[in-house]
Amino acid sequence: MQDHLKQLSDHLKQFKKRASDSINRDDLEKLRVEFIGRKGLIASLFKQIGSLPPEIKGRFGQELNAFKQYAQERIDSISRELDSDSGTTDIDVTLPARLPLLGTLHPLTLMEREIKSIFSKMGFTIERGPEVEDTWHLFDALNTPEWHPSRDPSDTFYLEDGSVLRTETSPVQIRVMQERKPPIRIVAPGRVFRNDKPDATHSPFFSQLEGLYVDKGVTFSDLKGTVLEFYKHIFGKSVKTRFRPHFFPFTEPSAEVDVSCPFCNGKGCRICKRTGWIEMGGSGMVDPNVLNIVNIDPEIYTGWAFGLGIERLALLLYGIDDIRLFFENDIRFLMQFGGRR
Ligand code: 2NM
Repeated sequence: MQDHLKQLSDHLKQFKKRASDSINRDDLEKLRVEFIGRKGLIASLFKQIGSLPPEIKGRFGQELNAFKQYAQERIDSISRELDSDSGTTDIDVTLPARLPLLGTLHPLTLMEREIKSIFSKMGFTIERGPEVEDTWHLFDALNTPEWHPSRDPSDTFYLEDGSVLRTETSPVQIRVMQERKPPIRIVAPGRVFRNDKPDATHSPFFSQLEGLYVDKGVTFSDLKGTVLEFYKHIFGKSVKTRFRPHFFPFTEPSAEVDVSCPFCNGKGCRICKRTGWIEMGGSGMVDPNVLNIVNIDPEIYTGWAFGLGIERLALLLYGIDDIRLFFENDIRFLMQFGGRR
């Protein structure tokens, strides 16, 4: 009587062995046909149930059902394994990989590097100095009188110990002139601080770059040529410059520098407010009083200096309409300068 059940368990063992030996589609298909196919072993065993002795029919039927279900699941699972091994799945392995998030340099860093690169090629070295200055380097040495508005605590940030956040990078020029003898040809980029209320065009901190050239026989026309050459590199060969008389304590004569509007070629547009000119910065011949203070003899040497705002240039070149975007660290803004998602 137990022979039938013994046979069944032998068939199961046989199936398990054959299943673990199935290493490809052909093996698996043969296995399927032989065991669970319409004319396979399990189907023929089902047909035999009717002729079995009644006392084992029930048990035999149960175990045969379990066998059939097991065989079906085992074959399905081997089939899935073969799928994932052979690459014939719904995953397209030829798609490009998802690359990692890649950041970029800050637009002000890009702008500063471009400016520095132009002046480097013209023979200027890059100099830096402290952001927290003393009033001598920031004002006295720069010929700025006691009554000058830039000394007013409502315009300038003073610290409790009497030191001051620099309002321009000119004190760097003073430090370099004290340390070295002419020829001096430097640019000083860096952050400066003024007590301005933030709006689209103002920030209480921003970046400047100032240039200085001191040697025997340095003239205002050297200044004009250098500044024009710089703006041609920035805006293109067709721009012109215009020097308008102005006053600065540390230069005499002094001038504001305008550049012909590169967006309309000086014809007048929204960006230059229909004037054809864009105000870019200040300049002048270093005042003899300043040269005396740093022990450079103004009877032997002359020099010129200029200053420009790095944000102002970046706003124009990158087409940005609000200076505050530079300081908000909004990744949607920053990623537009070379970042990649
Ligand atoms: C400017 C405009 C004009 C300037 C002057 C000096 C120094 F130290 F030589 F006196 N440094 N920078 C200067 C002159 C800066 O920025 C608008």
